[in-house]
Formats: sequence, C-alpha cells, structure tokens
Amino acid sequence: MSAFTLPSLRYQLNELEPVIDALTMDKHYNKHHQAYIDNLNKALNDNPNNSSLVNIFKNSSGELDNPAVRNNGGGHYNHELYWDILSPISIVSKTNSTDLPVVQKMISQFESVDSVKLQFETAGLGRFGSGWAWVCVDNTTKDLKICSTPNQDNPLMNLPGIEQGTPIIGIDVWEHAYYLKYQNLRKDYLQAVWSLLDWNRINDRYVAAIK
Ligand code: MN3
Repeated sequence: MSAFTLPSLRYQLNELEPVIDALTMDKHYNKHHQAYIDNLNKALNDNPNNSSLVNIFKNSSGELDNPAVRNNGGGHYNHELYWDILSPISIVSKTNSTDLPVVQKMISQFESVDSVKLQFETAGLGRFGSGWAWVCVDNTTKDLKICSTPNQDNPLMNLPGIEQGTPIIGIDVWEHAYYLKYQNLRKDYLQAVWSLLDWNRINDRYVAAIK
C-alpha cells in the first residue's frame, strides 16, 4: 500500500477565524492529523495489505482488530472528512443551500435543518470524553441518522456498539479541536462550527451515499 499523506486544505489555516482560531488549526492539522497519518503508515507497514481504509473499516475481522490501525485509520479518515466539509464563512455565506437534495431530505425527515442541528449538538454534547458527532446516511433505508462515536471510531466501522452508516457530516469533539478558544464550552464550539459547514460538499457526499 502506498503511504497515506496529509491532504491539502482548500483554505488557509487562519481562514476559519473567528470560529476556529489559526493556532488550533495549526496544531490540529499539522500535528494531530499528521501524527495519525504517520502512525497509520507505520501500523500498515508492519502488516502490509492492499485494502482501502473504507474496506478496512467494513471488514470487522481484519486489520481493524489492530488498535493502531483502528485509532489512526479512523483518525486520518475522520479528519480528512472534517477539513473537507468546512469552509470559510466568507464562502459559506454565498451558498444558497435550500435547493440542495440533502437539505430537502433534512426538512422532509426532521422538519427543519435547525432540528438536525439541535439533535447533532445533543449527540456531540452527550459523547463523554473524546469522540465525534455524525450525520450519516443509513446504508439500507437511505434515511439520515444522527449519532456519535468514541475516540477515532466512525460509523463505517463494522464494530459492536457503532451505529452503522455513511458519514456526510462529522465534527471532532476532542478537546484539541476547541479548547484553546472555547475552553470547556463544547456546546459553544458545536454551535459555532455549524456555521462553517460547506453544504455543497455535504450534498455531494449525500448524493453519493444514496446511490
Ligand atoms: Mn482531532
């Protein structure tokens, strides 16, 4: 398997200000995410294979049994998704999202996007310790689901206790994602970071997941 590398961002580290400060972005992207990638490559070099990360996640009796692959593979996948679905407010404000299929789906299933946001906040606040909050597409019904996972697990992982689905929104609720600016106020961070969501990116993931 070729080595995983840090994905480039579509924005500068200071462009998510004031919601996410540049120092948090620098440490989170250049240090935390890079460390997951380095440790994932090391773990897979110790046990070479030709599977994609998604295939590793879905194969419960394979490399996922190795905690180094589970934690660092999840760490890499989750952060790549997180960076991808965020964008600077100056860009977000230009996006008219009401006609997007994912927004239509949220309204038809939950009555409003605000209702999704509220349930998402509850999921993120309810996750004790470190983890992630998710909006997923159910693989069978194609309905939306809101959940959270511990540590660097994600809904693609075929593991006991993990609600299965294809993630379209994933927000990091580890303290390293928000503590410098929000300290212990995880709720304030969750509410603020929602304003950075790039609905075109989320819609692309939704459209792919319902096929
Ligand atoms: Mn993180």
